Amino acid sequence: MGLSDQEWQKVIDIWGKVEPDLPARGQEVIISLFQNHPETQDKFDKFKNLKSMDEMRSSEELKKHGTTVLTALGKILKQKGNHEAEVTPLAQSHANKHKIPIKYLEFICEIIVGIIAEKYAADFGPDSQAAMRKALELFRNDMASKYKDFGFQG
Ligand code: ZNH
Repeated sequence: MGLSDQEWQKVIDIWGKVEPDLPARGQEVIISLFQNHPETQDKFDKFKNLKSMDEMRSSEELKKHGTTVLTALGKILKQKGNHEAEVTPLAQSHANKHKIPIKYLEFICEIIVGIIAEKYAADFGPDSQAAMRKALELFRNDMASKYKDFGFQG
């Protein structure tokens, strides 16, 4: 299920477009995750009290978290699959501490693809989209297999 060199290149290229806008895109990703899958918001002690769209939009903490998530994801993607060193600690915290089901990772990955498609349509054609989906699937599979190692059913 690996990606070809060309596929990785597409992933790296589109991420290069996203990177200058990480805080804005990160904020959109987290808000969209909470709006489309409200159960995900309950996993965050620090965000579960944000009710309205206005409250979400004006939360600097939420924006900061979005940036943290996309920065971590970017680092992983740039490893082109050799991401064991990055994925292991992330899987550990998300399994043992935050208790985030793999299903929720599917939700967020789908939202990330959707937001990139919306904001960078000209640079994110079908081939790039397919490559990004593959890279995110690889990420999730490796998270899932680490979850198992840590005894979290996910
Ligand atoms: Zn997460 C946190 C990343 C998804 C939930 N995260 C976090 C961090 C990072 C991340 C880097 C910091 C550090 C640690 O580990 O802790 N995430 C991430 C990524 C992803 C994610 C990359 C994918 C893509 N998460 C997620 C989801 C969820 C979550 C889906 C749910 C639903 N996280 C979380 C939490 C936390 C985190 C809860 C903690 C926060 C605080 O600060 O409190």
